[in-house]
Amino acid sequence: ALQGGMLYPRESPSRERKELDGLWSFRADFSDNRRLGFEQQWYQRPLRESGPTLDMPVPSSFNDVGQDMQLRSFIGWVWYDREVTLPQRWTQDLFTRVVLRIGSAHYYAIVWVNGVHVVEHEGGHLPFEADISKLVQSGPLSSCRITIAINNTLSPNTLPPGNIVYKTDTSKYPKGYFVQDTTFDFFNYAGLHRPVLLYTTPTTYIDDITINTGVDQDTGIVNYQIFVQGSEHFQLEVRLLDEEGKVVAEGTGGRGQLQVPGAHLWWPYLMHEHPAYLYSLEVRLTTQTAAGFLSDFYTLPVGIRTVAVTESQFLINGKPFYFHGVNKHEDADIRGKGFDWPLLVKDFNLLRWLGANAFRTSHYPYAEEVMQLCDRYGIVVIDESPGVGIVLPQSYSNISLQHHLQVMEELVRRDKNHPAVVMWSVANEPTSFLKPAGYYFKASESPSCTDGAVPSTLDRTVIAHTKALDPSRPVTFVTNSNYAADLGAPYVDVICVNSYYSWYHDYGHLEVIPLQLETQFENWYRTYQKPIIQSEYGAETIVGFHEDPPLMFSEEYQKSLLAQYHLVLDKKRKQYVVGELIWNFADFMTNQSPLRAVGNRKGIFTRQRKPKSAAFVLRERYWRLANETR
Ligand code: BDP
Repeated sequence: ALQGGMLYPRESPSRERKELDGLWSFRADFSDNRRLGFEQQWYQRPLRESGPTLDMPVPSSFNDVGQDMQLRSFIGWVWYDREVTLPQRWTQDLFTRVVLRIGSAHYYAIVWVNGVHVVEHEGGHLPFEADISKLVQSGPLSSCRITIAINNTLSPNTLPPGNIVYKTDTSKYPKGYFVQDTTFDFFNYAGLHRPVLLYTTPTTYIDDITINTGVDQDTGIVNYQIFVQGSEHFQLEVRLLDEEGKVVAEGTGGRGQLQVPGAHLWWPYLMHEHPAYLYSLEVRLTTQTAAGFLSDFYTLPVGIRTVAVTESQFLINGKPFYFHGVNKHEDADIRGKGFDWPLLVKDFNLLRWLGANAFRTSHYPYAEEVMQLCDRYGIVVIDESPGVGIVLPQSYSNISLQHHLQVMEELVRRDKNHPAVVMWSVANEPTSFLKPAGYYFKASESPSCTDGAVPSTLDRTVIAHTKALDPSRPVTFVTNSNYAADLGAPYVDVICVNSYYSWYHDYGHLEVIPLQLETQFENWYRTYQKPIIQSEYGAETIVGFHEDPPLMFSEEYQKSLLAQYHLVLDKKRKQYVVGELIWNFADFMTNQSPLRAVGNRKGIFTRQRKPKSAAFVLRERYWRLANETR
């Protein structure tokens, strides 16, 4: 189990933050074994003293900012460093705790401060931290040097998995030649993808908060649990404020229930005139130290809502919800997977223009800033783990499983308090028909779980573990297996199916879609009696290609394919289909292959977020669906 919480660093009267975004020194280790940096201990001195360095923007992927093909496709260790000047009150006050937080480093990261190893982390899409107080408070220095080494290599046991393939035929490849193979369809961008920052808390501090909300008639219920580190003796006070700043409920202690009569519920946007209502949970911690009283303050946005699943419906606040939205990627020109504020706001404006009420974080957790905006805008999220491309039998090994369990812990810990998150997706298109998949995904193994007891770690497999971590949300994975052969589907709460009729099969034959899609839905529903989401469908479309009659890759083909799907969706959504998510929101970069013309072109927007014709078709449809269900 994980140690401690991962609250988003927010400023408060007791907490400061210092962003470390901007230019860092950067060096890719091109030595044969990629270990020169470790042999020469590049973390001991400023990186620029090790040899030639580049200026590297943070946050950004390193791949596309330069003109060097070797760097674009680099595999191995890259090194980042920079100096930071700290305010005196951070380095002199021994009741101040200084934390270094890295929003995301893809894939494996090792961090040093002033040459001292402080933390390592595996996994490119979730934050990690190190308490560096001792290091910055131990001498007269008012500055420190942060060094981060990052390795982007993917193996059968990483998430997502990959494989390093050595090419040994010396008549074709130079000695020692290798490539990185992957089994997923997006470019393996790497680097410091999200904000890096320092923040402070008092030495006794609010470490984590878990809230769970409910509704009883018109009373909103907020169950809270607060975890404190640094002292056993403290007092906690909590207040819940509405959007006007009025206190609507108060409590004390580390655990309790707040009741809000006449509560404003958090509704998805388009479902209510005042959607996305957020209360503020103000937590105040007080403790006594040798220096007197010390307080820590943290304010958490709280949306009061419920989520439930029946045999044929997905309910939010007891009302049937139909997902009409998109699958996204964190992907754009130049920055790759680097977080970018203008891009974030543009994408949300496009989602609203479309009338999309939901998206799936295909195929990995997105930046926390994205999740916060979903809470505020009322966009519903299916929160997906980086479990994409679990295809090879080796990727079902025990090492893989243990890592997947840990990733689910980190994901739930980070995102558990977001009202926008209504379901966890543990994987995308695994080979769930393979024998080991049944055990890997399983909902629960031991008989001890039948009475609701939490299974022991040994018994836990991915879905059981996720449900134990968060009993309040449904769990799914996204499948493209045959309904009769899928060994994971019995354990999900909602069936999410991807299909590409008239694209990867029956090329050009749009007329087969209605029959094939209808059969798909009927087979799944008859077998499992669970609500179904069409979690992907789409067609590769090069913007500006026009053909009538429609031909593959033209804008007209994408539009017509969508229309065929919509015929069936309109029939089935009155029964048990509870959502449709187009593949994809925007064109995105992939590995090079003869199947991809500079990336995947199934976007309804280009990579630069310009609409293709299909975007207007979806816009009309989504607004119509919204008006019908309002
Ligand atoms: C699906 C995958 C997605 C791909 C898409 C495609 O889930 O990652 O990009 O197909 O082929 O199978 O466009």
